[in-house]
Amino acid sequence: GELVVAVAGATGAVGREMLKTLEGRAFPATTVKALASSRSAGTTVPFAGGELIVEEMTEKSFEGVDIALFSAGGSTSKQFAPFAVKSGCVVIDNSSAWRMDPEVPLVVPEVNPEDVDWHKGIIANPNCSTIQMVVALKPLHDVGKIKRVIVSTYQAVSGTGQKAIAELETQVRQLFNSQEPDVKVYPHQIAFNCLPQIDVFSDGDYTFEEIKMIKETNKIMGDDSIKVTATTVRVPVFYGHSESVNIETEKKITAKEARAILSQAPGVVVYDNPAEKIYPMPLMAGGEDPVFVGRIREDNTIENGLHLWIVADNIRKGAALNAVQIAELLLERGQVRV
Ligand code: A2P
Ligand code: 11C
Repeated sequence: GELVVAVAGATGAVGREMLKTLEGRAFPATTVKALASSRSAGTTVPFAGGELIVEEMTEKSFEGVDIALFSAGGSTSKQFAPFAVKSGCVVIDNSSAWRMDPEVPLVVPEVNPEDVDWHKGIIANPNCSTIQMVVALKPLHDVGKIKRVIVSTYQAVSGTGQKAIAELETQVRQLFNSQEPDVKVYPHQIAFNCLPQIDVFSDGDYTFEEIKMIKETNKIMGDDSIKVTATTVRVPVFYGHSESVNIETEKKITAKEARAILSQAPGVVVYDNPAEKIYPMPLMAGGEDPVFVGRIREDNTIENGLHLWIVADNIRKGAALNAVQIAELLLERGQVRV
């Protein structure tokens, strides 16, 4: 029958990738609608070799829509998702608006696919830095039970959206021309710099990005006993988040075992050969689907410790691909429509 899909925020960095991903995976939609703000209504976005005309998102946009992929910011989600649900549409929301709501499943298909079954109309797509980490941690948790995680991130500017991609490019250009760089999107210059602040500061001087990584990991893994701490850093990279992850497990997992476990894990590619200088990097992960893991080694400062270096395309697995995989799960498990 008919399957109507809407992409809300279709002109944005993630929205464009959602359209590309629907096309690339041959998602069986009969109609795809592109929605954005009134600013871009009437413009076009590329889809399936042609173009879609962007429509302004209104409360009525979701009549007859089966699945809506939202990536238009938290306040837009809060405002419009309830209208979408009212018209029977399932919302897969990429913002942080609904993630910690106990009524809303937070899903990474490789980790907790069964959680889509209890949705009440909204399913949340986790934060990009959380997604790539849990894809790699879940198979190790299943074998050795993770007690504690210490993560430091190196996050690309595309995580902030189209404006930040432009800002890094502009600053680099300005600096090469001995001009004062424009600093608008971030609190400091991002070109040739590292900013140990992503999002706003909150409880205990953790940033909101750090708090997301902590809370979302527990919710997705369905295990509040895992202790997580994080430092999140913005780096002058366009695409691909990197993470240094240190874990402590209850049961010993050797580096060799970890490599074997991760080699079998869904969504993971082990890229780890120090002798050949092979390890994941954002430049190679950009435009790719998998979560790449390398630098796998034992941390001998504790009994059962491991180091991992985890890299993924934050716009693909970190956002658009994960959302489309959730839509595929809805079809597989017969959970479309509210
Ligand atoms: P628009 O292009 O019309 O502003 P990014 O994360 O790359 O900045 O993209 C944000 C996306 O969210 C864009 O597609 C943007 O549309 C969309 N958006 C922002 N505010 C609204 C709104 N109030 N209603 C609908 N879409 C919105
Ligand atoms: C970043 N992780 O890289 C953020 C972007 O909660 O979905 C995604 C924010 C979110 O800036």
